[in-house]
Amino acid sequence: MNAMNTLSADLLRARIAQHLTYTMGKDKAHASTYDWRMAVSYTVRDLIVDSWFEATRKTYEEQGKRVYYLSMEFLIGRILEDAVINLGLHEQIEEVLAEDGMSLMDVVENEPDAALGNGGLGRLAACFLESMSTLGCPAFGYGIRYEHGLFRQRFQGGRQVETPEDWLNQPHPWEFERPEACYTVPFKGHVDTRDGKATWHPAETVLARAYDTPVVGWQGKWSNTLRLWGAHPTELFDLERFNSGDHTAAAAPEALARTLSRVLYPEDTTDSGKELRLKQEYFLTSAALQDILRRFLSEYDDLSLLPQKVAIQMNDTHPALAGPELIRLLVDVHGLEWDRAKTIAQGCLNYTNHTLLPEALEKWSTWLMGRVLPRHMQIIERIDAEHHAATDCPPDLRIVHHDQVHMGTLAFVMASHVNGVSALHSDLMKQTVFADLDRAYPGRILNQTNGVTPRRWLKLSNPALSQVITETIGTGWEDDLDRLKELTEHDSPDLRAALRRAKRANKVAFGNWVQANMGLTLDPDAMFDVQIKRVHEYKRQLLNVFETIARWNAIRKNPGADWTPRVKIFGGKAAPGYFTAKEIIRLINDVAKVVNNDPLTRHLLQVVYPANYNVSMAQRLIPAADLSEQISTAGKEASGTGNMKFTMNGALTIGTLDGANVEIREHVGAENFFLFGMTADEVLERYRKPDHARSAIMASQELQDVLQMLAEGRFNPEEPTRYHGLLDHTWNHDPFLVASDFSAFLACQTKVDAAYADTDRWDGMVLRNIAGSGYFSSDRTIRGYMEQVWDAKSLLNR
Ligand code: KOT
Repeated sequence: MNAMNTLSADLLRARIAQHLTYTMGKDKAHASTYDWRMAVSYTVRDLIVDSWFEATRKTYEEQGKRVYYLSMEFLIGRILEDAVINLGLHEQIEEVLAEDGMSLMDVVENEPDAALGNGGLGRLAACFLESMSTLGCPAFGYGIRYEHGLFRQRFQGGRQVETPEDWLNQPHPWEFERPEACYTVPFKGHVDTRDGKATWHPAETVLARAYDTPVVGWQGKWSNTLRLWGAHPTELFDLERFNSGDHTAAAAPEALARTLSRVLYPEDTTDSGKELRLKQEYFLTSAALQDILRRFLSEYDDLSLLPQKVAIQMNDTHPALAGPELIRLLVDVHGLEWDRAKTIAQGCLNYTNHTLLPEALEKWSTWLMGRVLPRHMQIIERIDAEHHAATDCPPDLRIVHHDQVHMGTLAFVMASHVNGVSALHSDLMKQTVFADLDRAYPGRILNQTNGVTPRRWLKLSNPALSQVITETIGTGWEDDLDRLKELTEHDSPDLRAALRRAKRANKVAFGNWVQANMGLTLDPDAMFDVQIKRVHEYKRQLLNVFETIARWNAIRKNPGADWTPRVKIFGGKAAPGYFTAKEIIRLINDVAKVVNNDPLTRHLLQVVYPANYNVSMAQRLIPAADLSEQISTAGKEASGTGNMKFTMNGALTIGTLDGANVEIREHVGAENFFLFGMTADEVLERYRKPDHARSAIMASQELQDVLQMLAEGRFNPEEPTRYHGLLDHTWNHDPFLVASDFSAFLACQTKVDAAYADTDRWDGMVLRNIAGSGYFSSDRTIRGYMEQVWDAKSLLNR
């Protein structure tokens, strides 16, 4: 029993009323949902602050190692609901609000998502923060306080249209501004070297100001800090210019500084190479490292101790300037010798790689790097020279070659540990992109398979299933997810029926939401077949929509056959500049329009694509899914984390042997997973065939029919040539082997239909998926990092 559970409804009632009156300045008669949300948020936040102070005090006392997670993205989602669940206050607050005719659900849904991330990488960082708090690992997350998070998506004539996201438009009740935690971040200018000592004379400076959000763990036993940096001008205002009437120029320094934390770059797994992005990466990294050193020096005076007291995780290469920046601070500011500084930096730093896609491996031109960060360019050159001398590596293994700085190599060379995010991905790192570096630095690469927090992704998002689990195996699974295995010992017709009822309730709830938001009526007994993720060619939404068209054709040919009714659900955004991904979105919407209006088939097949997929939509959708589509080209998806959330929520997976799918299949049992498609090795083999697409298309009548319909404009008669580009791409390039895996996918989907029709068999498979999902708790992942990467200890119960 946690302390919060004993909090009386009386106390909560009083505190909420207090905040409503004195913080919001409203009486109950005039309070809006927003006012209530703020009052409840402040009340809950107050309850976290004590454990937050306590955690800070304990960390200082124990002098333990601190973990710093540096990430350009934290895709947090809503904060209030998570805090309420972790503090165990759900029922009490619901009760208190009901007395005034308010619903906790409405209050919670009033909060905008904190969308400071694009997808998997940012959401992983958010799950990790929550798990580090749950485990009592003393940690800080460092990121940027973007004024505008990931863009909002609308569909206009089926096309994606982006509008700015505006979460800070309203006051944000979860953060504490820290005007005293403020650092100067320098840019540009030149470097003077005298007597071997370099002095950087920056031409521009920006202030990084800290905004702290407490992150509370399960049962409120520990809280860590997410510290986000906002950019502010070093000189506020040019008064002379203002007085002379040049108002725009007077505000220029302010405008310039603020652009740094203005918007999140919307590219996911693509590299944009823009100067502003490089500046953002340095802004985060420099502010974080100055803060880390300040905190360290407030407790210790010997910088050699740094690796014993500090572990820094670089979330992909975006903060990879941490290597040169730490060396710069140690040498230029604190006067250490180069060798000592470099050894200390390497002792602290670690690097997680999240993709092997060549277009996503960050590179910066030496020209840009030299101009924006002249001192760092010198430091990088020296690290590179020493790396070259020590390993005798060929030129393409150098950090700097072809006038580019290769951030992956830089991060690798400067890290103690480098990790991939699933077993397959880590193996592929060793075999492909990092093969030579692995030989040069043996043992440096290891694996830490991703995970997701079961508090948000099961307890909070799926109360119906959570209740069944608790009734079956008791409480305590929330922070010991392996206990889900016990479900198999209780397998019975009753348990299967209970799981089925919970799923159906979630499907009805999602159906109601679709009805209200899109005007479509869904059949809750149809199979809900879901693919939600960023739209990217390698994730192969195209394969899924081709299968949808083939299914429609097959049903129309034989409408009286024993079809398993399906609702095909898609969700996801495309990077604004990613043309092919946007075409795929438009195609799905065009297909939906035609298929959903076909009276012959609409009771058997519907296509739904709600706009603006985000964390909150995932929380509604995943609990309602029967089938999880994890169909990337083998070898391309580093891990996936959505795949884990679906499994935990009792959806079965149709998937390739890619990323963490491989491990999911092992944990739930091969017989409970719908596997199809080429393996990563077969994919490489297939690429060697120049006519791989054409020959696969010629081998499948169903695929030819699909492509023929697109050629004729069957889904877009108003502009029949709309998809000719996409068709040409498929026939002649097909870079992610959609055609080559098409027949296997179709055949596997037929097996899925048959399994769904056999209710008892399906329910048994569902049970085994939930029971086998315990491994995919991010608590397990964080324990792995603590033991094998950070050498950090939990401070809970000490
Ligand atoms: C984005 C830009 C550059 C480099 C990597 C990325 C990236 C990778 N963004 N998201 N990812 C995903 O990270 C997840 C968490 O590890 C993985 O599960 C997923 O497979 C990656 O695609």
